[in-house]
Amino acid sequence: MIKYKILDTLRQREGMVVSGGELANRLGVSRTAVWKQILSLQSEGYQIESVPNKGYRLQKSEVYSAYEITRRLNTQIIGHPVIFLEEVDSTNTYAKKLGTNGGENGTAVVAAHQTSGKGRMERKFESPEGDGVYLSILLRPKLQVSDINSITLMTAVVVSDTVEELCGVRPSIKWTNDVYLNGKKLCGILTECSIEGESGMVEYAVVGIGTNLRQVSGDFPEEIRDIATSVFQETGVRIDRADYAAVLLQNFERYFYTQHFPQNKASFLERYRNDLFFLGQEITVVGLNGQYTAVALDIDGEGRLLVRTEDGRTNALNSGEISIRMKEK
Ligand code: BT5
Repeated sequence: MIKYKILDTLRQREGMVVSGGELANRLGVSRTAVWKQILSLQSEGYQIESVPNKGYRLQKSEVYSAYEITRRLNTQIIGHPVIFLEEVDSTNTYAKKLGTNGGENGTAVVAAHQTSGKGRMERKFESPEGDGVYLSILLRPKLQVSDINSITLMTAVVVSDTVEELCGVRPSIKWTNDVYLNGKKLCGILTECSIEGESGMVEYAVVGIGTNLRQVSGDFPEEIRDIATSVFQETGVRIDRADYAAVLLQNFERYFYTQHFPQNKASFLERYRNDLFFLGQEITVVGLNGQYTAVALDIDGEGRLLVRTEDGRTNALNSGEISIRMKEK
């Protein structure tokens, strides 16, 4: 697209003036056509200054869009395509509709803002504009439904790798689907799927990942202020959202395709285990039929959490049925 060729040229000489005539000659279009494309780029958020009688100058601009994510991507499947929405109810809901309507394997749905971001069991995931990355990946894998839980575990490792790569600090994982920094929640993962009735095979899966990148405490609603945090709040590093989305998609592809999920289960579970932050500690297991105290021992080869109850039994917990609370000290 001519527009992005103009942008590339300006970017190569960021902060310098490039004449309209040069841009027009390079691309074989009129100066008026260049000017129209510049207006369009400005409306996308690029800070391009028009310098009278000289040309155009691009200043450093942080634009969050399908183009900005895609141009950073070096993947074969994941993120092809990226669908970018300024606002949506939930990227998972949107991706599930794509799943039902023939959407492509690997499609990433990214939103700047979700009005009804979802957590597990109808819980809400706060998704304010400007500070977080909310994205869902549509997959059409040849998997049994029993493998779905492992995709969530794998994704937690993907998130940890991504945060570490971009800010140098490795987060911890709270079994099963939460990523934490300094004891507060940074990211939640929600995997949903549609099952083919007869075979029990997955028809499609949607992996939703919501990460707080740059919020400060006052940006979170009162109810979660004490439990939620962001990369910026904990490390002082301000990550560009397009950088984060692209690295996340890239790391997802590495674990899911390059390393062949689910055959690589043992290796990512090893990383997952190393990142878990409450092994050996006393926790409260909250289930549908009440709650009990136990010690978290380990996770098994299926990613189930093994706990020892007060009467000495070992229970293997599946994610769907329970949640975990750290014991108050
Ligand atoms: C999750 O559920 O944490 C899964 C969140 C998945 C969100 C992504 S965003 C893209 C995609 N589209 C969606 O609609 N969803 C996915 P759960 O483990 O059930 O945790 C929910 C709980 O986390 C809430 O009850 C709050 O206590 C807390 N919470 C809500 N918003 C939060 C936030 N922004 N940061 C940290 N904690 C939050």
